[in-house]
Amino acid sequence: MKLMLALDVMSKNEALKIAEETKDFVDIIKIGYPLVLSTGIEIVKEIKNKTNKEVVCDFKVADIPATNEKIAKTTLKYADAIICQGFVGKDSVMAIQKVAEEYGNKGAPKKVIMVTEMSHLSAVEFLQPVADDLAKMAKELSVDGVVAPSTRPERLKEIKEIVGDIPIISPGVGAQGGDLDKVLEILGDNDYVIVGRGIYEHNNPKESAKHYKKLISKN
Ligand code: O7M
Repeated sequence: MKLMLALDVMSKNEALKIAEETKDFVDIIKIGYPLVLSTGIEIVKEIKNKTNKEVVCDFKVADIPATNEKIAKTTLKYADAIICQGFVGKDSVMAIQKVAEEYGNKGAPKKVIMVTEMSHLSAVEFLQPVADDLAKMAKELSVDGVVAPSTRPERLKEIKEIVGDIPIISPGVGAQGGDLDKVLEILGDNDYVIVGRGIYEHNNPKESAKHYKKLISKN
């Protein structure tokens, strides 16, 4: 199982410092609006140069196909992967996959990761009722990864059963209170546990990343 660092800090210096300190224990780095809106998309290159890790842009893209295409083009010029929402439907996700394929053919492979059910409390209001269908769509579209919650292990298990061998990217352990032991019973070698605040807000991010890496590597 792999560790994805959610680097949701708001300053370039802090981001680069934490990325470098934790790089030996982190498999891949996810950044999103907090860091990119604070510093600019060029931060992707700087993190990659400092760490030699793949960088995923978590923009939870959720627009019409034509706009998704533009967002994907700008993002995948820099990032190795992009995260999108599935609830906007197949054509919107496929528009991003088309860009990923096109850019991947020209250079390094590009991945598209799709959100099913989210980890926060209110995800049960609107997302959970359609999450199994979203997982089925993710499988049908052969996306490169699916986001599912560590805060609800029973749902994580159900979504994993639907998507089969598509890697799961799972947020919710650490600050959101997800039970890592339960999550480790469900996820496999190709899946990712996302940890953000549990690492970057720790007084020693390197030690915390090492700790999480050790815990998830035992399985
Ligand atoms: O460990 P945390 O709670 O500090 O960070 C979790 C990260 O995962 C943070 O970047 C969130 O935006 C993200 N996330 C969720 O917490 N819940 C979700 O349902 C989905 C995501 C996510 O990464 O979606 C792609």
